[in-house]
Amino acid sequence: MERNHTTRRAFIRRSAAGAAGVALSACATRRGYGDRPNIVLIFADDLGYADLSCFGCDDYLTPHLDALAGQGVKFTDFYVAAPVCTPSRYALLTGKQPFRSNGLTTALMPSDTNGLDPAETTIAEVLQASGYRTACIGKWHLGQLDPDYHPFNHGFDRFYGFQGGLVDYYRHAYATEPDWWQDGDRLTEEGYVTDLLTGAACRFIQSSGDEPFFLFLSYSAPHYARDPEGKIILQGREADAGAFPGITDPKRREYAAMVKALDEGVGQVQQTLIDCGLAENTLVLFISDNGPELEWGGTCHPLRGAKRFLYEGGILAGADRDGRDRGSTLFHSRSLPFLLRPGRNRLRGITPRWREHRSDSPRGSGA
Ligand SMILES: [Ca+2]
Repeated sequence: MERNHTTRRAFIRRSAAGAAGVALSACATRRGYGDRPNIVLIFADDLGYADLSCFGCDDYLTPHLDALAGQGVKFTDFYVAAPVCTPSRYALLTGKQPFRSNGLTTALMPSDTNGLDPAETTIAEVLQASGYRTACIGKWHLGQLDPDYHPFNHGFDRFYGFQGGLVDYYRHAYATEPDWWQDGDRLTEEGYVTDLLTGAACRFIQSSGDEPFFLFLSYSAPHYARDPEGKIILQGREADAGAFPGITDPKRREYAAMVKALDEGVGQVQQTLIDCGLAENTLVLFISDNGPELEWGGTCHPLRGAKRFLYEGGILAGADRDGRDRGSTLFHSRSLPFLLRPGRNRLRGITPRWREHRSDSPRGSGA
């Protein structure tokens, strides 16, 4: 793969990103990416519609994500497929409506025994089969008790992170149950989860050889954690404890610190792509999996609803700061796998197997 050096500014201009959605195929075609671009798909967790400064947040700044949204492509009407984690992730990775998932229509709990059916085809499998290096770094939440549900069985060469729905940002556990993994092995290490995931993502990028890669960077931020007693807690970096003196609500202040780490992580990933000479042929995408927890620091003004609701606050992943351009474009998470369909946007060497799997209509006959 050709490695061109570029400036950070030029790279941002060429990146497709936003607090919302994706038009991979259009960007890949019109902006001159190669036939087999690297893909960095960054998924935030419970990040609200108005929790980036470029989307209306006015009590803290998110400069790295603002740069992507402002100078890349900002999708103002990107709807995810579900207002909670598991079905949204199912749709993102399979391109199918959650009701086709054989039970993954609500968020999985640690005791749940179901998960992503190995018979499903994910975007990672398609890319892996066409020669991409693939990694899932961060939150999985598509089944954790049966090895069949592991990312290894869904097209990922590497896995680093946690399999459940949340972990303590320092103890790496769901309440008292450790959930931190390197590939198939339990891992014990110290560090703040968002920073650890960023570091792993950067190392994966730095280890890139001549083959293209697909990196699913699935941050847990700014989803809450649970303390050893199971109580909900918000956890910014300890070093950022005094970073937002102007925010009086303690939950919102901690939430802002969590988003700060997320924003800085995205910036580090961008810089690593530039430093490695990979920026010119890498698509960077940023999406939130669902709306915010209003009780735990998130915001989605002026939308109605929030996480768990099918009002726009639960499923609209972003909008313009002043709202004037809402309605300009509608993208759905099903849009993501569509880059793989045959036609002028087809990526070289990637089979059209996806067609057998996708469902354009809720009344279609998808698998
Ligand atoms: Ca979520």
